[in-house]
Amino acid sequence: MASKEIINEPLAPKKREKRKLESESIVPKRQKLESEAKKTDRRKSCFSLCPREKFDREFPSYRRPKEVGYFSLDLERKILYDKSRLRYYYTCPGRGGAGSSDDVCFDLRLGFKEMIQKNDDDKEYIDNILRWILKNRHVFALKSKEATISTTTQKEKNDITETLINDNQKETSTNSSNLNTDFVCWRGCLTRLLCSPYENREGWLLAVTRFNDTFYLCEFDTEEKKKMEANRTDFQKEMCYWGWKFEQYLTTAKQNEKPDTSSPVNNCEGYCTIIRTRLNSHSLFFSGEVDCIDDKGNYIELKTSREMFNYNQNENFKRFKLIKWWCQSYLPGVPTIICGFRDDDGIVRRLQEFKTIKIPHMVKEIRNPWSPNVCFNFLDDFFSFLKDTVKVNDHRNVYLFSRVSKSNEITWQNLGHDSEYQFLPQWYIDAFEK
Ligand code: 0WD
Ligand code: CA
Repeated sequence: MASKEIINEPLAPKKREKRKLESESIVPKRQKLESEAKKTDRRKSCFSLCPREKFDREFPSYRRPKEVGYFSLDLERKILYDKSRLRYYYTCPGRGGAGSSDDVCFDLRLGFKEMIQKNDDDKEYIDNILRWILKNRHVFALKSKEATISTTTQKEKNDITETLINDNQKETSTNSSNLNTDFVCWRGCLTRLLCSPYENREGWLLAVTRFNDTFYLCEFDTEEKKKMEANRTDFQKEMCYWGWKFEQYLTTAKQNEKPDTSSPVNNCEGYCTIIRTRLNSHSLFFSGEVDCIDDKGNYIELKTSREMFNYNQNENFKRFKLIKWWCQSYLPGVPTIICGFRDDDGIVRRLQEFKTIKIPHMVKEIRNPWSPNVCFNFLDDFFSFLKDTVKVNDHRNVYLFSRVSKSNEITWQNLGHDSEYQFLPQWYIDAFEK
């Protein structure tokens, strides 16, 4: 079925006028190109998530994620090319070294009214990742020898990417405008995709632009999500706060300090890691927010969840929460997740440590468990589908991929130039055209 017709809602986000590049003189040529592109596009089918068994193959090759950088965000959400907002995990002396404990008492409701809230109307797109790329172009250069190899086996490809140069090899790099990378996005976007074979309650919208043969991915809120956000009750807002407050009880700004739980909580500051890796033939470059680091230098992801009292609650936790947690932390190679189990009054009384690599084994106890193989093979196939579908190599062109809730089809349309989903900023493009 032609996918163009399936998307029946315009789902338009706020206009981003400053991103637009209206140049009247090229309009007729542009329209011709677009109509050609659409003709070609209509021949392509949509991507089906069913049957799930088609993704149930051996786990694909996913190269050990390599951290190639980091950045921080300050209270004004300004990017800083440092680790200043990286926080340290605090182990209370009484709790010993492990993350699990039955005798904590964190009141997550404290300070809700004082919270310094990030302005969610300021959409950040993938701008901070792009800023980091421009500052660190050398990370993407291949040594000239490797750049010339064209036909390779999977093993060789992995080895080649491994030789992408690092800081102390800068001088041997080629200064090409090509990033030698297939996909650039937020980690959250990859988590969303990985969970898609098992999650049909929430739809998603993904804008894709191919520029210099790199595919840039940016998620947009669906109309459904916007409605839900707008209708959130005060209590739902407070429950979101609980997650931020929990982080304050367990982390410190400096090592060997005690947590400061009396200052206002904010969700503006943050620390993000930058990761390079490869999924089969697809090279990936993504960034993800990291909650804190332990005294051995390992990242830790912090979560809260409602305390469970019966088998059904435990099964739901494994089926719906652990899949997200595993995907999110496995992608960048974060080894540990620490969960604070809370009651309905926002009191955490129990901490439990989860080792990311053990999660898939833990969930095998439930009937019809989710499978990491399905998640990763789906992502691998979907990336191949993107490469086959997104043919127009142009920074102004956006393809919109959409998964409507409860549907098992991923549909798409080529929006052409200057759509409201255009997300690559001009300053980024200009930097490559110099
Ligand atoms: O504007 C956009 N299009 C997006 C911006 C889309 C996705 C993310 N972002 C920004 C976030 O504001 C944040 O700075 O990217 C950063 C996080 O990226 P990510 O690591 O790829 O996001 P994800 O893995 O979905 O979430 C990691 C953490 C969350 O922790 P939990 O434990 O809830 O998974 O990032 C935070 C949150 O702490 N986070 C956000 N915080 C405020 N507003 C948001 C958000 N919209 N999204 C994630
Ligand atoms: Ca977290």
